Amino acid sequence: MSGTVKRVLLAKPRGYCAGVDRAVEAVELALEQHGAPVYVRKQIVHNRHVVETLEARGAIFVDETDEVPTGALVVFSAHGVSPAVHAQAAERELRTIDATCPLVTKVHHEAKRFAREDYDILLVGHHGHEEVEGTAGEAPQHIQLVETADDVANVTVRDPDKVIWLSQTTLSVDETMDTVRALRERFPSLQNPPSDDICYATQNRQVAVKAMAARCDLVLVVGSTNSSNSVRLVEVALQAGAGASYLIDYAREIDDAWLDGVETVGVTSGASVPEVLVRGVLDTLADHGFGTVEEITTAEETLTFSLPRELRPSRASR
Ligand code: 0K2
Ligand code: SF4
Repeated sequence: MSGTVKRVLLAKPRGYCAGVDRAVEAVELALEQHGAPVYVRKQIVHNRHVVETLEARGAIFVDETDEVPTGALVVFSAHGVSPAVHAQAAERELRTIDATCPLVTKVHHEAKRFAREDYDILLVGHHGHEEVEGTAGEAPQHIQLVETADDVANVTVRDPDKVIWLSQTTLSVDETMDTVRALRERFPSLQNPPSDDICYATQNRQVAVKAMAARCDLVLVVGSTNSSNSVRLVEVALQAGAGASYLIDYAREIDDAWLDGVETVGVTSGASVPEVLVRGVLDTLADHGFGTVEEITTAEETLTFSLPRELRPSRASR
């Protein structure tokens, strides 16, 4: 293959968003301030490496609060929880730190507001995803889940003139718009959310991968299989013209056969993925002759969130 130039296009933005950064730091600080063990309800973010690293430091991940000893400290994950989970924790006298991303909390507020105003709320999202369970739990009587455009025919509402759609924060923008178009065909008065529910980080990572996908024979997305936003990046890369695309947790999962005849490899990572894992992938690619790396930047991100209030220094100690 003399004469071929092997290169990597590296998407930017990629990796940690502001909400993940805050949630992971919340568990780290809780461990520092309170000592191990610190319980965490569900995976703090959907990344295997993050979870295993925090476990090694003394975090204990549980599925539900009834697995947490009475009076112990529990952190709620970035994906948010329903009011019922807060109530269960209070009943067991658990001390809680709520690491729900403020952009997920925003969707919860929208759900509460439109339920109060007696709208039928069509929540676009994935069945069984923790974020959807948390948001739907704010107003179960008013919210119904719509997964795809194919579901739209089965939706029934009380008053077609009083319907709004909201969504999970980590969906494919294009696929969601297809679903909304189908909903609007059935319910022409359908209202949009007051502001985008698919968050800035999800959107930015999709825009970045789209910008390079058509030039890539292969796009590697670093992320875990249960990470909605990471899985979406593989789909978006393929739809935008990548020759192939795979989701990997670690560099060691790269199959040499994927690189046969490949000149350009795109690399990106989901919002829950630490940069060290991307570095590992770049090192492995360099070992295979892909030493030239060009960063493709489509946005600069500067957003940060303050820590959950339970971890902010109290006024007295400032
Ligand atoms: O993409 P997912 O919602 O599955 O979640 P993560 O992979 O943990 O990414 C961070 C998003 C958390 C909340 O929106
Ligand atoms: Fe928040 Fe978006 Fe990150 Fe989810 S992906 S934690 S909504 S910033």
